[in-house]
Amino acid sequence: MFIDEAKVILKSGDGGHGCVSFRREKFIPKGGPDGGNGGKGGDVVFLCDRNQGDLQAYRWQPHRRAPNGTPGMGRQCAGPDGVDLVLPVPPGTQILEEGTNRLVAELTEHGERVILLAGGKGGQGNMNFKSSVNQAPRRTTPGYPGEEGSFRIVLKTIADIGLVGYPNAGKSSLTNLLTAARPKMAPYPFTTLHVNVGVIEYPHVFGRIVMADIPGLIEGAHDNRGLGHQFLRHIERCALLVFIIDMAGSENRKPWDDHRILEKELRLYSKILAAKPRLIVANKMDLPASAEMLKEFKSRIKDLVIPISCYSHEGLEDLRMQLWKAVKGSPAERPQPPVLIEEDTASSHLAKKLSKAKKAPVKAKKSSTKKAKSAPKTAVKAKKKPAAAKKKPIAVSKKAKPSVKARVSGKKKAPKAKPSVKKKATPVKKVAARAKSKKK
Ligand SMILES: Nc1nc2c(ncn2[C@@H]2O[C@H](COP(=O)(O)OP(=O)(O)OP(=O)(O)O)[C@@H](O)[C@H]2O)c(=O)[nH]1
Ligand SMILES: [Mg+2]
Repeated sequence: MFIDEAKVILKSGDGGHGCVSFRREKFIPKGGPDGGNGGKGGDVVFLCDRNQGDLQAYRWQPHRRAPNGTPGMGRQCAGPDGVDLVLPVPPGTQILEEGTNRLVAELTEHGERVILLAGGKGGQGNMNFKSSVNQAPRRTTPGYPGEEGSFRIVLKTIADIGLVGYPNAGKSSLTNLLTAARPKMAPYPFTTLHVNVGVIEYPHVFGRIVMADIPGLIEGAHDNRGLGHQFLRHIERCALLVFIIDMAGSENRKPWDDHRILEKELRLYSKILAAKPRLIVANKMDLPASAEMLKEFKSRIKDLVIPISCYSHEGLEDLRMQLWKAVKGSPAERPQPPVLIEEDTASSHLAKKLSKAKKAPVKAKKSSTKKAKSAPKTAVKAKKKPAAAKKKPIAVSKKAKPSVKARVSGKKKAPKAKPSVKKKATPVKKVAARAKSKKK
């Protein structure tokens, strides 16, 4: 069984405790403290290994734990570190945090190592605490605990080309012919139940292209019909999608309907797949009805269509070359990503209109403020006047019922103003009266 998703509960090793020990030897009665440090706990390490096919091992054994560090020992001996727990995974594995689904690590290159959970540090033995004032310390520190967590590991196959098509279209037959992979092929739907990866060799240019054959896709796969569309994650990283269309039109289906449904299912799965460049391969050209269908198909679909037959091997060499150009060729040779079809454009236009409508009042407000700022001074004055008029009654009401601030400020200011006038007036009157009395 091919397993491409698993939940794991991991824990790194705890650090070993520090040791309390004193040197005891013949003729050395008080040899001093010699308790060693504890060893470090083992790390949990993910290793990218191309020899791993899937994540089956983790499905059946999800609890993994790295060994603890050994406690310190006498004679200044440190405890050995815990051995790292190395978990091999195939290239293209993603490690996600359980619950939050946050991507923690991704392993794509063979030999890549990721320390997911670090082991706890070892504690210190009593030999570290000796000093001139404490020559026989009994103090140690405990080892630090290791880290733990639950994660979801997901495999997304790394391939250059992803084969997409209805069941029985001939995807596995093509993989068998072009690569050394040997996926099962049979005249019944859903023969392929998991992804098969093969390599197309190009000895004249010393090149290779990795191709992924996935299970067939049918209408309603997004609603879990057939095998659902979970396996589409394996072609998410492909540079090119190759649509294998059965040109003979089996089960009364028309090739153009198959093409339309495949496009729709890809769009419903993700935008990433909908935007990938693609090549259309018309298979089963050896069957009598195919030639007529191909004509009609070409008139309806403008993209490049490569006719082949896995039965008579017709067009296979041409396809090999086209695949090389499409994946490794110059940018001019590579197919362009698809232009959004009507539904998409219509929906995107609608979405744009809706977003504009939502933004419109905000913009109007902004523009009005801008206009007010940029308007001539007269306009500003005209606007200010009513504001001032409005302010007056507020000021009156404030006097009538002064706010806390007004009360504080009013009380302080009003008494100050009145006495200042009186103080100035009284001295003049007094001087005049004095002068009059002096004259008398
Ligand atoms: N006549 C004819 N038969 C073909 C051709 N290619 C494939 N077949 C047959 O079609 C049937 C289905 O082929 P597969 O390669 O298993 O199809 P598939 O797309 O992998 O199907 P699933 O794995 O079910 O998705 C087999 O019996 C093949 O022999 C072809 O070019 N001509
Ligand atoms: Mg197959």
